[in-house]
Amino acid sequence: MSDSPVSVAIDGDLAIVTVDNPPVNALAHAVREGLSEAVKTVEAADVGAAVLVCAGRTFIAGADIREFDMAPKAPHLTEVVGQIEMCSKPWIAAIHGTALGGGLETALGCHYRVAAATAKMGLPEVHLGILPGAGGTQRLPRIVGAAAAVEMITTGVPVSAARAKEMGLVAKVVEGDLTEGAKEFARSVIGVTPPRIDRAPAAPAPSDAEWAAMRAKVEKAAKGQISPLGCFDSIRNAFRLDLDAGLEAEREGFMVLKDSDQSKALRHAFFAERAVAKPKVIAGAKPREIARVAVVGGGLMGSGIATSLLQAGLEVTMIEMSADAAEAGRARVETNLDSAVKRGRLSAEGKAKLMAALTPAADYGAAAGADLAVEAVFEDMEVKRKVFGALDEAMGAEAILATNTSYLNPNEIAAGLRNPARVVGMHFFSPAHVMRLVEVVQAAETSPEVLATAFALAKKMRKVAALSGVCDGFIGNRMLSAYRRVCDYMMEDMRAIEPIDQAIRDFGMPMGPFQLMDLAGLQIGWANRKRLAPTRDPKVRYVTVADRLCEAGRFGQKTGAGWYRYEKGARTPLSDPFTQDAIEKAAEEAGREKRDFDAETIRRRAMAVLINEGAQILDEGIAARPLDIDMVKIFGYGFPRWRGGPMMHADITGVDKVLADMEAVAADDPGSWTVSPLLRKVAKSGEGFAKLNG
Ligand code: 3H9
Repeated sequence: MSDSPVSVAIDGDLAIVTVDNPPVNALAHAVREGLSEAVKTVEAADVGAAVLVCAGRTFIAGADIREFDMAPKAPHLTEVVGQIEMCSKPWIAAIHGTALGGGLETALGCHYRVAAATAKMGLPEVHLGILPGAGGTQRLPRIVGAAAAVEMITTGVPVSAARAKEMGLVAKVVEGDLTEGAKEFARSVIGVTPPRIDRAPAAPAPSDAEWAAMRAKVEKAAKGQISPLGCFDSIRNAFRLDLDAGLEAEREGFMVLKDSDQSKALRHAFFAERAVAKPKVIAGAKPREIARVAVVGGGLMGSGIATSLLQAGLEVTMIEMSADAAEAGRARVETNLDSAVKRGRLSAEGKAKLMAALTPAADYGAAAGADLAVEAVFEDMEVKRKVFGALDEAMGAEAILATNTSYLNPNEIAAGLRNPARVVGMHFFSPAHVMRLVEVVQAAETSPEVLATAFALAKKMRKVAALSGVCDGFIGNRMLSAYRRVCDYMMEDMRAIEPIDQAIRDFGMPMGPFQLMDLAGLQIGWANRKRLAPTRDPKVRYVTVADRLCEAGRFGQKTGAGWYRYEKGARTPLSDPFTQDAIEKAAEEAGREKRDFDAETIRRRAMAVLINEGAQILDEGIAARPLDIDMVKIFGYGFPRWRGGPMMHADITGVDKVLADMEAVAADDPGSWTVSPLLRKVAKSGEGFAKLNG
């Protein structure tokens, strides 16, 4: 028996070509080889048509991304697709699950496509920093036209079977058994000359003005990522070049993008997004079933968490201090769900069902019988301890108790409770029904089973969970504090905030640090600084500007002024002489000489500090792997995915260069920074942080 992942079975007048390469039938070398052989078998066999089907949960999900770092090995996918297309007998792709990337390109080489009603089809290569390199940018526009191809390829968003039928991408949507439906279709085209895609340039071509408008839209959405424009330019070639020349140009474009730093970073993000959900400590631990959750606190955070839990299909009891407060929490959840209905993501009926699964309550007794409780109350140790004490009494000794604290020590929160092994941190990000990150915080006694349950719950909520140990701010906010501190130093030295915000935005972050503080509100930071004031190291430079703003009641956008000022109801940051004055005064009192940093230096210094703190966090075991840090920053803080996260960014930049920048930062303010020994070690090794991902 052959051990090829591709087999051919003769079924009367049809050849059934089956790809079986778990888990997602990726087009590894053996699959390409098997398909190439299959074309020869079909040609030689006494059959009238071939049906291409896939075993398992999905049609071919694309090229094998793990092979991208290896030397390309023939047969290349473009050749295999060409062989299928040139076969003298019609090929019918029978699509179930997802036909993605090279998988859809293979299907485009087939002469007909039929799909299960639940199937999806897409060319998501753009998210890996590449373009479809096996004919996708040349064949798809010839079938669906310029606008639809630009939309599908530059956004990477797959289309449903029904939409694919409308676009002419599939010939038939099969409601019942897909293989049977595909076979029936295949028998109906036996003897028909296989229809091949037109070799001439695609037509009709959009006008120059239409191309320009499409390009501008793609460029705006790309936010610094290069692959969307690479995809766009390749699609445009389809309307200028004949198929063979277009395919050649596409291949060249693919190779250039594949070798780019951005593609490297995006591929890292793809695998890291999956690996982050599998930290070593939960290997082998069985998550518990969670059906009912008590959420304590119905404010912005609590109602966001409750919304997300309801959307994951759980029953939620929301506990507040009074019936009125509980009702206000319920109303916030309803507003969140209404907005999902408005966006077409939820039906009115669906909303009613979710609301029926929510029970507002004003006493802790209502938590009895819940499998897990999440507290999202005021960030104060005494308050949190009281809540946990009440939950401890109301709930079974096994029920999991999760704290959503963003800074406080979960060990202190857990102290004195029955069974502290069931206490875990689940740090959500605001707004919790939108933001994907959850830091799962392992307290001193948290059991692996409880951690595994928190990870499983996060997955059910479609969130990205990352494991963090206990420290002030956990992974994300601790790194944010260090980054803000260096931005504060530069701000005081430069006597300006705008160039810093601009430089950081140009790096690809959605917002600069000062803009972000205005959006999030300055109160929490202020409360934290006051909390930490008694233990503050006097050798560490302290910038007083934020305190001056808070003392003047400037807490950010919500109060109409913070670092910037805002016109009533508007979100556009406007520069404000008050802030300028506060900076000048602070700098003068601190005796700082005025300095200038160019945009490049601002970025490098900010990144060096972020990476240095990341290295420190790794060294202390707060994060187990660099990839955990990368995922925290991408999913919780808007770090550009195409830069791979800070630790990957360090590898791409060169860890030695990052170290040199960090040393320069540290030298400017002696006593204020510790250059991480791990950063030095990794820089010296020349192997990069990726090596530590295991
Ligand atoms: C391409 O096709 C280029 C061509 O245009 C040109 C070539 C010349 N390769 O996501 P899951 C692994 S680029 C290798 O958890 P799900 C994944 O890492 C490709 N491995 O399952 C995971 O491994 P592990 C364009 C892959 O059911 C396991 O499979 N295609 C690949 O939630 C299960 O994956 C894409 O970008 C791959 N292509 O989702 C599609 N795909 O168990 C990428 C997955 O060790 N894939 N793995 O963690 C997906 O979007 C999802 O995997 C899919 C299934 C929706 C298919």
